[in-house]
Amino acid sequence: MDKRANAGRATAVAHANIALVKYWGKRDDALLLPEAGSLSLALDKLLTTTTVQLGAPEDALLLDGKPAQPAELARARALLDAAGIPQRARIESTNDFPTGAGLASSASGFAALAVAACAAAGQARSERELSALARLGSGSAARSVPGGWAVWRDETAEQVFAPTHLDARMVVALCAAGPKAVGSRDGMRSSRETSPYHAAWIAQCRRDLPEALRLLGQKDLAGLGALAESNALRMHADALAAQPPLLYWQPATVGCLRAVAALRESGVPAFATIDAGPHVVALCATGDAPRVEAALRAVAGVTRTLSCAPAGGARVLEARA
Ligand code: 2P0
Repeated sequence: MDKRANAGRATAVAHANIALVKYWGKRDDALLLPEAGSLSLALDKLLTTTTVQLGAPEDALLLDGKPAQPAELARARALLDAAGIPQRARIESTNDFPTGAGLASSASGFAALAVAACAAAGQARSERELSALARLGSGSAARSVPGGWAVWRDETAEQVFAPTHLDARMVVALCAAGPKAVGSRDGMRSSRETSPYHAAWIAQCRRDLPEALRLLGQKDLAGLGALAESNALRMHADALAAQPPLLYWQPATVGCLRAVAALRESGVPAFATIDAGPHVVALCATGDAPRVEAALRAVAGVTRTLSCAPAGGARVLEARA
């Protein structure tokens, strides 16, 4: 290996994504392959910036300036090994949103890492290859590589509609501070192994994905939103039925669900989704976003709201291989 190959450096950005048909169950725990396909939208304000410096004395991963947990570092190393990058790497990743709080920071983080690492190593890889590499860090990261409206079925995700396809916003309502108690990886494994509803949940996702794509193709925001809200509540029903039960919600989570229902009753089409955490994300038309954001901000316990527009995929900002 020559000296220049050792010293590559690159910076990439990626947006987190929020799923409308959720990924909650793996058919292969080592390869992070999903039991069912999922659909997501990348969001502009949930951005991760990652710099990879190859040729470091040892692997290091800094998340928002602090050393990451050993398990996170091991996931990053597994991704680099799969990419054929044996050099030690210093990885610095910064989020402009709360890390590890159920806002999909692992999705944008591993997508940005895959893209930055391959650029630093001077590798020209297709989007499909980069998506498959990102998946090895975190399943949902596969969807942040193509961005936009993305579908992940098996090894890779692809963009099925551009960010501009639908005139929509996703309003994020933060319902608690700090990281969640049970991470997605453990939570979805426990749901698969102990929830009596898990098989029904997976069967539901297999029906929901083609229907969601049909509604999205027709630009039927209300139809897609209603499907997404049901899909999210069914994911949480599966999690609640695990042993021990997984209750990700806080009082503000329920408050936001009620606020979104009240918006609909007052004639504003808004629809809620919730990941493996307390926060609520509302899908609505761009013109309705200010009203939706005001309604969510007024819910007791909501600490912050973010009105996000659809965003594109991961990209290299600068590279010196
Ligand atoms: C999703 N989530 O589709 C679902 C909905 C959380 C709830 O993908 O084990 O961090 O690294 O593959 O990707 C979060 O799970 O889990 C997630 P791993 P990941 O967005």
